[in-house]
Amino acid sequence: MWAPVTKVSIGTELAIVIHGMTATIELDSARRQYSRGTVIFRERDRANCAYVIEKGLIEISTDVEDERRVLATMGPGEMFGEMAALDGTERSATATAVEDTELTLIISDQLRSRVESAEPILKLLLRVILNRFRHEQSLFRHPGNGSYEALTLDPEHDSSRPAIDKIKLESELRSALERRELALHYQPIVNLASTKVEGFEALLRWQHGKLGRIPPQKFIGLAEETALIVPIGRWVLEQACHDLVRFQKHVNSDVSMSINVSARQFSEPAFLGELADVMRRTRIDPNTIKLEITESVLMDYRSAPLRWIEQCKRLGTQIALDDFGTGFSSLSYLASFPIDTLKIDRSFVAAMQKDPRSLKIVRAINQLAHGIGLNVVAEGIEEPGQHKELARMGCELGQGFLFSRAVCFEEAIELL
Ligand SMILES: [Ca+2]
Repeated sequence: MWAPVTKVSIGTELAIVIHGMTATIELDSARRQYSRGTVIFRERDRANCAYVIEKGLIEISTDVEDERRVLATMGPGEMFGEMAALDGTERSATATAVEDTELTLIISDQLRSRVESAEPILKLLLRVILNRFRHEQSLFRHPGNGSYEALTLDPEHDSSRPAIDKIKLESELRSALERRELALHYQPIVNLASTKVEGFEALLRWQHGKLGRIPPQKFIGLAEETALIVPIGRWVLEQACHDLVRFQKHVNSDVSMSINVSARQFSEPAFLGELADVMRRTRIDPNTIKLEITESVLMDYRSAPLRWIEQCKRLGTQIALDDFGTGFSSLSYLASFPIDTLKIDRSFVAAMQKDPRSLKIVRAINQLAHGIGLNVVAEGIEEPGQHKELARMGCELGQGFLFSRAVCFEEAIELL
């Protein structure tokens, strides 16, 4: 049966009058107007959009055994029709304008692209909530034997497993500090001419009670993504300084400690105070502490890097630019920031002997750094040939498996 359309008018908007009720569609925007009593969509319609209520009231209802039941009434600021719009299935209820109503239409593609780019765990959360809601709705309609079509959101591949694993690992990492599962290992930084150990880089290790050793690449990124790097970084700073005092007391008062500081720690207002505090308590010579930062720190406007570095220098610590050669490696950083040391990334050192271009790059970085008064540390030295070449070009410091992997405090003290 055809609905008696009594009037259609087209201008900047399309107005359709059915049974005396008007639906107006603005043609050049996503706004829609519905007069009181208009059905916006019906149960079982295929869906390609959701709606946000700008003005008015709408009612969501369903028919149960020929009886109309109202599921919800919604007002300005609320969204409806999102479930079917997300996975393109049928509407599970009918939406009707209770009074003259204005809606903004959000097409399915807009919704889906937002959902697809969301964190896997948020997708999972959304799926769980929407499916639970669908289940409730279906029980309401058919008490005792509700069935519903589960929302998939990401039918191509189920991304929830890695998301759950990650969140579990995050919870474990949260308690790792309290359970004393974190430890610092120390990799020697040696003088390439004499092979004498001049300092150590403090590297974080996690020995999980049940899972065993968790590789740093699995948890350091995670700690940086969450704010966990802040309390962990604070512990690292404290522990590294205490161990440095022990190294200096027992063996060599000149030995230095390189401590990695993430961009996130940098933007923490408390960091500088904590650094000053631990140095005061341990009575450490600040000049023997080298804070290793990456380019991301210099690029992060929130941390106000120049002021931050200047304050660290005022406290007397040294600053090393880590992993140079990866990322942008902008030379302007070297001109703009008062850095003391440049660490040449391991990838260049690894390629140096096979690839003449890498060798030339290492030589050029070395010369450039020396030209502006910086020390150079070569990372990832694994072969005697690399050591020899670096020493020949005047690179003063290096670290890598050739000398030693990162070892616990007791083993490190033996190396001095
Ligand atoms: Ca480092």
